Parts: sequence; structure tokens; C-alpha cells
Amino acid sequence: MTRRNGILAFRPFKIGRVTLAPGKPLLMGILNVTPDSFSDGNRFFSKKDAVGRALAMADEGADIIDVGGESTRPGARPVPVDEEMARVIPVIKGVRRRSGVAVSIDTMKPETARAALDAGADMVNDVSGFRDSAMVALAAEYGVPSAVMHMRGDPRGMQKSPRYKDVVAEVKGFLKGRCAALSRAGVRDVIIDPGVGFGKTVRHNLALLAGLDELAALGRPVLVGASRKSFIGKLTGAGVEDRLPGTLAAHLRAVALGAAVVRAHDVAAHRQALDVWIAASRGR
Ligand code: HH2
Repeated sequence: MTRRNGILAFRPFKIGRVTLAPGKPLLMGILNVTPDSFSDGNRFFSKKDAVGRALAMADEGADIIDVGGESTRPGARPVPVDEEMARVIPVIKGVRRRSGVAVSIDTMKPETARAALDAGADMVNDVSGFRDSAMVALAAEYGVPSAVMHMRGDPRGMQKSPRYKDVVAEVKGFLKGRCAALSRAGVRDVIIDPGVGFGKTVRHNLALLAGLDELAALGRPVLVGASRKSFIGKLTGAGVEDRLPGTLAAHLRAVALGAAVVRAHDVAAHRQALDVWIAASRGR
């Protein structure tokens, strides 16, 4: 694995109008069009509020807007595909009409992913890690960048006594296998994600954050999504709405270890932090 200025290298690629390249981490703003997401549920549930929030995040400096219509918080029940599509597709169309910002669809369902790509989304973010071969085939058919996340089981059962012998090695092995499956199908542009909070204890999350350079050694850009997650509350006692400082600390540490994308609710604060981090790392 080659390093440039201490940053682990990967082949740059485009996501819509932005380029993902080593040393220039991208900011993914979270847009949950759901009634029940763990921190912003019901806040952007109407099309008007959701499109407005996406455009505001783009103005605040988000490089990518990640649109999801199904909460994956621990214990969440699956949302029927028609319901999920009714939540996200009008929002993606509305954003696409008004902005050139890159749009990601956060879904585990191939039908929703296809409709989102047809509506103008630029990438697929699948928290189930493209375990469904129809998702792999879809990513290949559309030739879009794909984010592959590690999750233990599914959201309903994932936090029931998660156990690993070596969490970093096991997550790395899973991601390596999914990258190979996507490569075989012809998908070139793959982002990997350890899945902070998805079937992991606080200790597992911390081991993964500390071992991110191990994952980056797979030669793929790494995405980290620690925003407002419960491990920050467990470490500090902060409530969901008060976890921005902990989130920034986790994300900047991740970027220092090679993370290429951070997924966040608080876009303006992250833009400022990342801009300073990038300038201070370059020394100019
Ligand atoms: N986390 C969440 C959802 N999607 N995608 C990736 N790639 N990585 C993540 O860590 C990730 C994700 C969960 O957070 P959030 O969207 O804020 O909540 P909810 O699932 O309750 O909607």
C-alpha cells in the first residue's frame, strides 16, 4: 500500500460532480426522510422540509447528500418498499431539479435503489453491505459508486450481545469479501465502511475507529458514520442532541487515519472542521 503525505492511497473516482481522492475527505450530509430515525426522525418527513434541508446542507458545504427512507437504528422494523420509495423518490427528484449536489441513496432494497438512480441519485449506500446479489447486479448495471457497510445481522437483532474474536479482522474480512464480489460483477468504485454502531459494543466501535488504517489498507476509500451515535453518549453522558463535539472528535481522528468520507448530521460544523483539518495537514 502506498502512502502520499502519510495518507493511504486509493484510486480517485467521481461521485456525481465531486471527486473522491486521498487527502481530501468528503462530507456526506444525512437526510432521513423518516418518522423514527434516532436523532432527526420526523424533522424532515414532508417533501418540502426534506428538499429544503438537502439544499441547506449543500449551501453549508456538504459534498454528498445521503437520502434515506428507512431507519436502521437498533430494533427498527423494516419499511415496506412502496413506503420507502414514496418517502425518498420525490425528495431526490426535488433536489435534482434545484441543485447539482451529489446525491446518495441509503437503502438495502434494490427496487428503491433503482428508482433513486433513475431519479438522479449518484451513488448507492447499502448498510447491509451488498449481501443481496440483486444490489450488486444493480450497481454494476448503473456503474455507480457503491458504499459497502458492515452490519452484524439486521437492525432488529444486531445489538443483541454482539461478539467478535477480533472485530477489526472480522470486519476487514467481510469488507474484503464484498469488494471482491462487487469487483467480479464489474463495480469499480467501492467505498468501505466499518458500520459504527451496527451490531457493535462501545469497545468494538472504539477498536474499529482506532484500527481504521487497517481497513484503509484494503486500498479502498473508507467512510465513517459516527454522527451522534450512542457510543458517544455512553462514553460521555451526552444526550443525542449534544453529541457534536464527540462526533467531530471521532470523525477527525478517523480522517487522520485515512477516512475519505464522513457522514454527519451537523454539516456546517463539519465543513469548518474539515477545512481546517485539510489546511493544517497540508501546511498551506
Ligand atoms: N449509519 C446510519 C445510516 N446509514 N450508512 C453508512 N454508510 N454508514 C453509517 O454509519 C450509517 C449509514 C444510521 O444513522 P442515521 O441515518 O442517523 O439514523 P437512522 O438509521 O435511525 O435513520
